[in-house]
Amino acid sequence: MFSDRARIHVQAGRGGDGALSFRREKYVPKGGPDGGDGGRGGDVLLVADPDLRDLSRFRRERAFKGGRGGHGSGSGKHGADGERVELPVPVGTQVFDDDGNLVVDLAHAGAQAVLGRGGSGGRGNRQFATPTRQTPRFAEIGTPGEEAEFDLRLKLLADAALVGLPNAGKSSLLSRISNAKPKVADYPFTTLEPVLGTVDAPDGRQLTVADVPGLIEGASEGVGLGHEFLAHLERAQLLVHVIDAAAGDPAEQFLTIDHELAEYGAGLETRPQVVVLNKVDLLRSPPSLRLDDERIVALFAVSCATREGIPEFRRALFDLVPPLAGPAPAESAMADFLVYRPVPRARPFKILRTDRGFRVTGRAPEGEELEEALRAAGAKTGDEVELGDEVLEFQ
Ligand SMILES: Nc1nc2c(ncn2[C@@H]2O[C@H](COP(=O)(O)OP(=O)(O)OP(=O)(O)O)[C@@H](O)[C@H]2O)c(=O)[nH]1
Ligand SMILES: [Mg+2]
Repeated sequence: MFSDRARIHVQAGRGGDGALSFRREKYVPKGGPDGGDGGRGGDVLLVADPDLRDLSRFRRERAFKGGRGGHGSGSGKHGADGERVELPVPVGTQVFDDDGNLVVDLAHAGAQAVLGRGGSGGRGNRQFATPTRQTPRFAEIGTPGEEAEFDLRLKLLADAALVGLPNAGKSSLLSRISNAKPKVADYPFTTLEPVLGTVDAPDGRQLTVADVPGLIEGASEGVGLGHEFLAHLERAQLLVHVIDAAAGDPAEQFLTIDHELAEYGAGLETRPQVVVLNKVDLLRSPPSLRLDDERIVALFAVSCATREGIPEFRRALFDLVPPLAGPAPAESAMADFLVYRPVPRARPFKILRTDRGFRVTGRAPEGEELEEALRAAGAKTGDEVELGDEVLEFQ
């Protein structure tokens, strides 16, 4: 089943701890500090993949963890960086944070978004040696990776989208002009999920056309299937309004759909529209649309059954999709490499590991928050915690 929404939990990897270690050499009772640094925690990121069509993989799995950074060790050995987790998503995926703010829009193939940044590795005691402190008896522990929930929402990116009442012949039209093979049947709501088709022109140009489930009166309030899918129309530059010309007054059918688009909002009601009067094979005289509307940029009479008018419509589509409405070339090239990164939230304090426990420096938090941070750092009951001038015992 097509899936255009998902909620995921992201936990980036924790940074590895720096090592507390001293060189051991023959005949030297105590060598210098040689504890290496911990590795960085693994990031969790999304990558826009042009081969994917929906977000259904997130139904099976919704929690993603970056790998933990390795701990540093003696002889100055650096811990390994944690494994980064790359999640492929379809192009057109938008990411919202817990407050509903759009954080990134993966509108181009290859665009990336780091949703959780891995923690940094702690410095080993070797790094803390100074001329006046030659045997630093502490090392830094790694910081936690970022953790958050995100809502993913897919909005199809199509040049044109077919809209209309159920049974109007939208899927039939798509199958006539594109490589797509949507299901066609003589009952409403045959199409239950959006289908994308590619239309090829002899000169090599390509257009993508989306067929979405039929809309009915009340769709914008959630009647039928329509509302879920109206969002997919938002990104289409051109709306192709398909009307069954044999099913009553075309103008009336047009207004029913137009009302739903206006109710939905998001600018759908101002989009240029092409009207396709379908099923003309069932009519004795040519159909007409008695409507004077400046948004209607073209009108076609076709039959998906006999293919009358189809080649003309198909050719005209290439002229009708606004060629300049997309991003300018320079901008789109940039967007291919667009990488979103959350602003790092620096911790205002540090936890160091000492040979008897831990030392907290900087603006240490109080109470539970401190306890939590220490526990995450590996503190156990009985460990000594140095806090400013105080020495406490971890409970
Ligand atoms: N006679 C005739 N029948 C057509 C024509 N176009 C489509 N049909 C028939 O109309 C019915 C509905 O066609 P679909 O393409 O499934 O319509 P749809 O708009 O995609 O319908 P939903 O997916 O339910 O919204 C089918 O039985 C088609 O065979 C046409 O030009 N002439
Ligand atoms: Mg259909």
